[in-house]
Amino acid sequence: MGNAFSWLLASLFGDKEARILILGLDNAGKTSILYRLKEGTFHSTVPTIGFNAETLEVGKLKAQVWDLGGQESIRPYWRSYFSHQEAVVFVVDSCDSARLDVARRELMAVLDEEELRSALVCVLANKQDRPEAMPAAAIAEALSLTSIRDRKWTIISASALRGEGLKEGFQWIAAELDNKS
Ligand SMILES: Nc1nc2c(ncn2[C@@H]2O[C@H](COP(=O)(O)OP(=O)(O)O)[C@@H](O)[C@H]2O)c(=O)[nH]1
Ligand SMILES: [Mg+2]
Repeated sequence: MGNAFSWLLASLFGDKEARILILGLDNAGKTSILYRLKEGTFHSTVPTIGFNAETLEVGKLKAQVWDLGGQESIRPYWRSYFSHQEAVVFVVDSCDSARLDVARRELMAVLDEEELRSALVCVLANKQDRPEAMPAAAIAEALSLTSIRDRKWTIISASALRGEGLKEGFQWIAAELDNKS
């Protein structure tokens, strides 16, 4: 499965630079998604500034992964990574209805960042394999996605566990980047 995904990513983004931020609250499934996509380079590190940073590079696709939430103090650090990011993949735990409002606020704060003004937004409603998962439409509503009018966005049902929805998310990003160029 990992092989198939890295091949797909390489073929989608192969000859053009693409920089993508993968963000979401802790426990949303970001690291699991990276493991699904990985092959070749995947680094999970704890830099000296004291928070987890993960990167994935497949061909010219570079993805940076950050945990959001309750860490106002580190925001200035990851701001420096924001420039020239073409897309944000926002991962949500579809079973964590209690924190959807926190997720919404974090997402909106990220979208307010000047450097991310033109970044595409792909929300992955993760953990759809679980019976208590909220459907993507309900999550879209809880996150106020329809209020996003200054950029392209989408929401896709996903399961890092089953490897579902990830291909679709990255295909959407690649297609939108093609449209832009
Ligand atoms: N059932 C289910 N569990 C998942 C899925 N994705 C992640 N998890 C679990 O959710 C927990 C947090 O995942 P992790 O990738 O570490 O989240 P992160 O904090 O966003 O990096 C782990 O126990 C994962 O096994 C999924 O699609 N389905
Ligand atoms: Mg993680």
